[in-house]
Amino acid sequence: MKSSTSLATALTPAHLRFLESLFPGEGLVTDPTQMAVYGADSSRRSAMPWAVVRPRTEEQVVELLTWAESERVPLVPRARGTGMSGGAVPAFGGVVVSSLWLNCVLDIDADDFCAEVEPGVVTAEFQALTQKQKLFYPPDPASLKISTLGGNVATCAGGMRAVKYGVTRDYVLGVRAVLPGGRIVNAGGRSHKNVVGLDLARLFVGSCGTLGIFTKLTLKLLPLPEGSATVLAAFPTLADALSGARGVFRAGILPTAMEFMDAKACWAVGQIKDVPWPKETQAVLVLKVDGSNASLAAELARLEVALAPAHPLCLFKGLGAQEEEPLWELRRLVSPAGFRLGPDKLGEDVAVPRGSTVQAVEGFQAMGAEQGVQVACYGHLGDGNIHVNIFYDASDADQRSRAQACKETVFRLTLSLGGTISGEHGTGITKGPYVSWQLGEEERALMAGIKNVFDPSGILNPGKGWS
Ligand code: 2HG
Ligand code: ZN
Repeated sequence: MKSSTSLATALTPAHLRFLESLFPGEGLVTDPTQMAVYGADSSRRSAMPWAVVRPRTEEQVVELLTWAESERVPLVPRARGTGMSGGAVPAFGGVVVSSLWLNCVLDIDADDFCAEVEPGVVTAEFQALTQKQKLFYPPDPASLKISTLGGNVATCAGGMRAVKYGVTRDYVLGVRAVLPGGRIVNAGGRSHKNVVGLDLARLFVGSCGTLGIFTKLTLKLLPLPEGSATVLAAFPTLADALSGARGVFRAGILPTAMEFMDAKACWAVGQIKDVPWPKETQAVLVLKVDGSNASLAAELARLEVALAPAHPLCLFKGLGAQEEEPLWELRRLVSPAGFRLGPDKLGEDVAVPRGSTVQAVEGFQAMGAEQGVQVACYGHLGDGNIHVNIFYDASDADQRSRAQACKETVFRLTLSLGGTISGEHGTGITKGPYVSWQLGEEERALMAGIKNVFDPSGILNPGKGWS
């Protein structure tokens, strides 16, 4: 594989002339103020792109990748920048390729139970369209109102419904992508089952723009459940909350969502919103079930019975979207409310085997106390996927290094429990340096070899790999 030292280090006047002719009018952005927006994402990291291009057609993408390969110009694919780990930040230079104008829903098919979309379609807008046909696209990253399907596929976005319905990977049937040199790959298709050849479509899922640029995605759909119901319960200890969650599984209930918030997360939400739980609350569970309207009241009652042995301090029920929404709002507020604990955060998304969640969360809380930084734990308990948000003041060098030390001990404990340093946000730049803590030499060499087949010159999203 050619090393990244053979890549261009800046755009020449001839490069800019090429981009101007391929992307006329507003298709090319070179104004620094506008470009700055395309150089940042939700990791709060940023870097200035060399230029930003906004293709409208696959033909433009093919020409761009043909040119970039021959000129060795790095390209950084990007959607709406909701990623939490800097995957779309051009930290190692290059031209940002925005998918925002490749945003057509091409087909939603209630017989095939699949849809074909361009990558720039906003996830929630797509879900609303599928619902009109009583179809369901389950992946629901917290950012779904502003994130795109292409970004979700590039990061294998998770979300709250993963415990029952799986993650983005489970809904990708096909990927059409353009590779360096302008080669077009059509991987997978509209069949829900397909075992011919290696699963190239899913190889693109979570590849963080390092293998190709998507031009079309074929997504699997399900029949839309008739309705849903929610329970929010508060507990006197974290262990009680987690034993309540175990009780739900043991009762044979597979909830659509099983979320938790620890004491610090609950405190932070209480700073910006009236909360229904009592002061002594140490943890909250929020659970959703879905199904037929006729069965939901009974499902709520089953949940209440399953949680009872864990002695909830209080329990609130919501039947149907209108009653459920205020309960879910409390969970969604944790991420923004967390900043009441400190002006800066290291936001981690580790995942551990489900049976290790108590040990993991108690360990993370203890690590925060040891380092003297505020640690709030919350998230997708049903998957063992825990958001460990470490809050600190970045203007204080001592706090910065303590927060960093805390992050590293969180990773060490996670790995010692057989977990992963990223369950849903990807490694990007914030976790890139820790990949070798988790992946062995053999696995990294295989990944580097695969990358080399797709992108032999290393022009796609340099610095964001796993080798
Ligand atoms: C969530 O589950 C998101 O709310 C965001 O994944 C987590 O802000 C975070 O760290
Ligand atoms: Zn999450």
